[in-house]
Amino acid sequence: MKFSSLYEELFYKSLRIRLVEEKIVQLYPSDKIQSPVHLSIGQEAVSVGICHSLAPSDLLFGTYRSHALYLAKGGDLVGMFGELYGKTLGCARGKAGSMHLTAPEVGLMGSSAVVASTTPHAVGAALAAKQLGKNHIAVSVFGDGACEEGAYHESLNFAALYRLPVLFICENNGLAVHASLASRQAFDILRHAQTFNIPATRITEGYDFLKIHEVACKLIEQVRRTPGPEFLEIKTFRYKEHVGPGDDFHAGYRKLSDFEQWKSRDPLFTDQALVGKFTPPILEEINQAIRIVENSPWPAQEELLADVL
Ligand SMILES: Cc1ncc(C[n+]2csc(CCOP(=O)(O)OP(=O)(O)O)c2C)c(N)n1
Ligand SMILES: [Mg+2]
Repeated sequence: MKFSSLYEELFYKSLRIRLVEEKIVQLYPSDKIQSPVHLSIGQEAVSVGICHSLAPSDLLFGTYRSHALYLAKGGDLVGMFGELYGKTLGCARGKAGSMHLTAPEVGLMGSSAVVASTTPHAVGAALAAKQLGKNHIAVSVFGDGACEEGAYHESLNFAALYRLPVLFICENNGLAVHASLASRQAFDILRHAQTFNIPATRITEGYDFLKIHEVACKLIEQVRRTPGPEFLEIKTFRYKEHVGPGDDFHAGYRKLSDFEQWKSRDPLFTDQALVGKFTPPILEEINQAIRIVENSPWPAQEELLADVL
């Protein structure tokens, strides 16, 4: 695919993620997908802006809400659908499911259902890179809920103390399940990071992939050169329910008007000309991946414990 500008390229990558997840929404009631799904619809620009700024050798660690991160870092689409279906050609041979996507061949080293559990892994990878004199950096992407976990505080402290090449990215959608940030946190995420002497930047326009890319490029360059940690908080908006394919504005814990306002600034809604141009080739790719997965075998029974014990 040829693009006439960086805007077009990042738009395409964001739309591809959204259409993959909208396909998951369509498929979900059929029970073909064997895994709970935490959708990133509304939050795609965060993963796209960051991953487009990283070198292929940079190591990335995510959460259970990592379809977008996996695809933006270059994870294979068949490997992702295969994993959701529980098939052998899944990226973890169908054993891990949606919440534990990995693509080590392109630097996505892990994602996990346990909140904040991959942040210490990123710090460990950064320590190894520093000790081995490597030029790659580690990136930890986590939600606002992770900032309440002990492992998160330990990770920031350790990375700051040992001046490790790690970029912490808080994908702040203002929610942990149904609980708002204001009802959970007595501190400000950005100022809290700064108390560890970690330089911290905030982006409030989490739908703006160009802005996220521009800021991420600067911070990544800084981490690579110094080295030492940097912190980036990006405000974003989750369109779907916490887990599953549905909408949940009827549940009463957030306002439909906030969603409408966010949507009015989301390029994947506002730029319908590009949506029209890019949707057909993306849908062709998605449908082809699903055909391959649906015609592929289930794991054999003997495989049950392979790579587990
Ligand atoms: C250690 C731990 N505690 C609690 C949970 C239950 N839990 C699952 S998702 C979630 C909310 C996390 O919110 P956030 O980190 O903001 O991520 P988001 O879902 O908004 O992307 C919680 C508390 C868990 N999975 N792991
Ligand atoms: Mg959150």
